[in-house]
Amino acid sequence: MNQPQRYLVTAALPYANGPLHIGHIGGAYLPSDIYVRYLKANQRDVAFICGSDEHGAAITLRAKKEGKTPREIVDHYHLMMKKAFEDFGIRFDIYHRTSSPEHHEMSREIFLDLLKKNSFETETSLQYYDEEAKQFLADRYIIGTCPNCSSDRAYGDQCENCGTALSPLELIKPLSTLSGSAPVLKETTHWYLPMAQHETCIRNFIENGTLNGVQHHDPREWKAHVLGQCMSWINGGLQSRAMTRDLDWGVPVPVEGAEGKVLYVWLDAPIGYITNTKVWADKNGKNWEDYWKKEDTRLIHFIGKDNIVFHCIIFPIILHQHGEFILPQNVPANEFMNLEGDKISTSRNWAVWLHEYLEEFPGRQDEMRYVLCSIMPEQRDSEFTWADYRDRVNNELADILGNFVNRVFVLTHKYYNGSVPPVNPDVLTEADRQARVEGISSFENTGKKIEEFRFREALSEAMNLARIGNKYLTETEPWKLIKTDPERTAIIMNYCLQLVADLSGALAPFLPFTAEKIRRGLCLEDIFWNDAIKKDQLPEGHIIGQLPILFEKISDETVAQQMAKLEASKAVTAATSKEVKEVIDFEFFQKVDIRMARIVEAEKMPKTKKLLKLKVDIGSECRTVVSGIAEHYSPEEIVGKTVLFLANLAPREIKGVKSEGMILMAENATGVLSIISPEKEMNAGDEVR
Ligand code: B3M
Ligand code: ZN
Repeated sequence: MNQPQRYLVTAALPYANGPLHIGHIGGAYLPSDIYVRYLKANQRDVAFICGSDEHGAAITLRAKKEGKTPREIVDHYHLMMKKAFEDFGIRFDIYHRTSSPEHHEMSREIFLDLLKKNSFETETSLQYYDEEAKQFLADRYIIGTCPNCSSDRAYGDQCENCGTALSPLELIKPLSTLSGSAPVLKETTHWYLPMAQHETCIRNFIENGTLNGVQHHDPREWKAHVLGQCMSWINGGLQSRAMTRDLDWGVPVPVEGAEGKVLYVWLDAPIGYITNTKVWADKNGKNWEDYWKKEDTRLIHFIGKDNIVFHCIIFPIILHQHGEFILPQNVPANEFMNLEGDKISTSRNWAVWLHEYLEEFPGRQDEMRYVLCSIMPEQRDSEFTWADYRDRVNNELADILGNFVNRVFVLTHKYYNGSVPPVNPDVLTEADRQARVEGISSFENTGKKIEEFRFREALSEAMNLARIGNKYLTETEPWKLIKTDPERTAIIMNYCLQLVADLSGALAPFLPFTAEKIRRGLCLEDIFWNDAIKKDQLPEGHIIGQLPILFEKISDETVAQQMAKLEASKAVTAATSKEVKEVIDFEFFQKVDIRMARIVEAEKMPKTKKLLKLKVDIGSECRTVVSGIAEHYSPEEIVGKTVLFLANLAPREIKGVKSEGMILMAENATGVLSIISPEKEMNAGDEVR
């Protein structure tokens, strides 16, 4: 294949329903950013496209949970993600959004075009409808009993207990999460993509890399797990998929009589790549069609593995049906990154959130970029731990990279007043030549590996420049040689300076902030990748400046703090998922006398920290009770409050006082107690049932 004229690089559009975490970054955004920075350092024409995915049930569900409108949700998270990306140094050419008018227009146009080409089939089927909420229910809005494992919390699309993919019709005893009522089946019409019709075409595309009988890409360049997942979909038989939904949030279906229907979010979201390219091109004097419609453009989608089928099968079918668009050259999807032995989960708050990292570790983007790239889940799932983060920062960034660069700056200032010393070719030794040759070869390999989407190896090649430099310094010991052999010392220091300059180039895609600090320190302008490889970047006599501290070590205390933070979120999750106690029958419950009571007197129990002695009016009489709430309420603030009271608890003696009954309190995961008061005016003695 010829060298492409331009690149179109996309990173999955994240749902605007929650903040970004390190799993997102290591999965799609860091690799794409490294790739694009490398391409740009090579003067290639690149458009790097991303934006928020703002439609679909993922958004409406979140809105419902937070008691907000979908618009409020996407506005909030769009800005939050955009800022976090920028602050972390993920440099998209555009970060737009799918709720924008431009996107609605682009989606409408493409849908209508496909409609004209008869790419869809309409089909009427029975779907669940909530008569109270007066709307059809998206799969995620229906819960019921799983036919596979009998969990009673299975969703209409999947049971999260056993992992089985479900359709809403398979659920036993389905319930609407909107109203809690049992939904009814009602007829509805949708537009389907008859995927089976495209099976041969898509099979050739994936298996052989051919399109319309012509070689399009080399499938051996695709990752094995990506091909594997695609082939298992294709071999499993491609099913028609509805491209529209009954929902009131999304791109309205632009057809008469389709009121209340929107485009399926997985139809409109990838079209977002096209919209966003157009918005970027219009603003920058470019033609978006060059990027989407010319065969000499290379389209690369960076995604996580849960998005493979959409990017390798469904969207390519859409693009191909449309007819004018190019198809992806590669989809280097990553697998998942776990965290401290567990799956990263937004709902369980088991994550390292990017915006929190940026706040808690200011100026330390490159430390996280380095660690995430080192453990990127390229071929299989991987795991982030804070101890590993500390070790990599301390032993690799500080001890190898920081140490080498710093030593070279210090020695250059000490021996040569910051001026790059000369190289006398007549006294070069084999060790000098070897250090130089190995350095250049690692620099070249860094680029090769990036082009092969092997980012872990690429980073390790770049770091080799520092390893080579450290070894060279240790073996030649210029601090001893300076007295006996100034000519060789000059060579060693010159070569080390060239290594530092090359390091700043090779590391720039991965650690852009650090690379910039080194280049500034060297007083070097940016130069292009290949030019840097071809020549010595620092001419003799060039004066270097000062180097700021590159990396500070991560303390054990920092690791402990982060672990404590994760543990705390586990405690909260434990509370929210607390198992219900064993079942009791109604007769049993009726024996329990819970009623409203008013606290009329309160005093601290002498010689105790936790206990208050209370007098409470329970309607029929006054009772004395001892309550363990002194650390949460003072006697003054509690007098006069109406509370829940368990009246027929057997009396107990506590610290010599007979306690007759119990005030009922709520307690959260961290042990905070709260009185439970009635929402309306109630009288002492009113029954609770
Ligand atoms: N928003 C899914 C995700 O965040 C989806 C990606 C869209 S890419 C067009 O996993
Ligand atoms: Zn199940």
